[in-house]
Amino acid sequence: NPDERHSIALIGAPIEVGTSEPGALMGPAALRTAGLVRALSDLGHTVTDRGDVAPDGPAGARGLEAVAGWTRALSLAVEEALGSGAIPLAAGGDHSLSLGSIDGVMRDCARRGRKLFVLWLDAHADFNTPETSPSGNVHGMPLAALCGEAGFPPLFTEPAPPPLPPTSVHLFGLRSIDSGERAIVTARQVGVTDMRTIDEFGVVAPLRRVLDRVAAEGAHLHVSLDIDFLDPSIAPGVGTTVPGGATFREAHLIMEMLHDSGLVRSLDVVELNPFLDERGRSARVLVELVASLFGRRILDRPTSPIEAVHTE
Ligand code: 6HN
Ligand code: MN
Ligand code: MN
Ligand code: MN
Repeated sequence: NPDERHSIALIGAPIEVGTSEPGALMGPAALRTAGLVRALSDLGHTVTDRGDVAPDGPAGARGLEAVAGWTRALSLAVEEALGSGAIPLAAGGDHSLSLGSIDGVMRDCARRGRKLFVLWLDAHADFNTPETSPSGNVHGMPLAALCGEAGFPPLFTEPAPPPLPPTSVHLFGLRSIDSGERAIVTARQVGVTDMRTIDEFGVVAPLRRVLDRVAAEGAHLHVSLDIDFLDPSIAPGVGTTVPGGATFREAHLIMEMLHDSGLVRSLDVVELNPFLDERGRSARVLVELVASLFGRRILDRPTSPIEAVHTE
């Protein structure tokens, strides 16, 4: 039942060690300032703000070592939230935080004997390894590490769960990919709906296929929303803008479809960089989208099936 009221655990992950552009550590604070908790509780959900996680690791660590400290801390918080029956909402912070949130989700799924499916709404593939990465920035690598590509130091809590099957990942909105990660994405048969596909077919048909599969498999659906999925004209507050992104209407419709599917069990909202934003616009857009994912709608009923619409 998509209209079920949920318990939502907001977990701030003010991490920016995965990127070279400072400012993402202010992301969780900006999402709170933009009214995230209020927007979700107004929909009837019980929202608990669990504050920000702190990295578990040596102070002053950099690169992958620093990210590992965040991964452990966030994984525990997310696993704990799922164990209590809540939907964890990890608010970032750069995209390396998904190493931690998805590690926590994988642990919960392993315990419950449940499959996991990851929908990655992003301009980028985030499938670089330390070897293929042109920038060395860990936020461009989380999916490669989660899917068990070689070349990473130990990042996850022990004992590490088996890696995420790449065929259980779907990249949606892709429009910037490095040549090394393109080879990996192709070889591993990662699901992709790139921007060209969206231009040709819209968002509904490709997303419907993904959701039908998740429903048929009875899988846990984890959504990772990178703000650069959106066009920079509506969401400028991000360090890695790529032109040609999703419009507000496309993104909004995706959120409504995700809500109506009733399948989303965990969520990341990442890469908001308030230092690059314009008067809080990007933070507000994200809050609006997250509210739609959790059931905000125009009328107090689901959208009518086409046959039932009156045309007088
Ligand atoms: N993100 N592919 C580029 C890199 O540096 O690896 C960009 C990564 C962007 C990461 O947006 O989460
Ligand atoms: Mn990303
Ligand atoms: Mn991105
Ligand atoms: Mn809409």
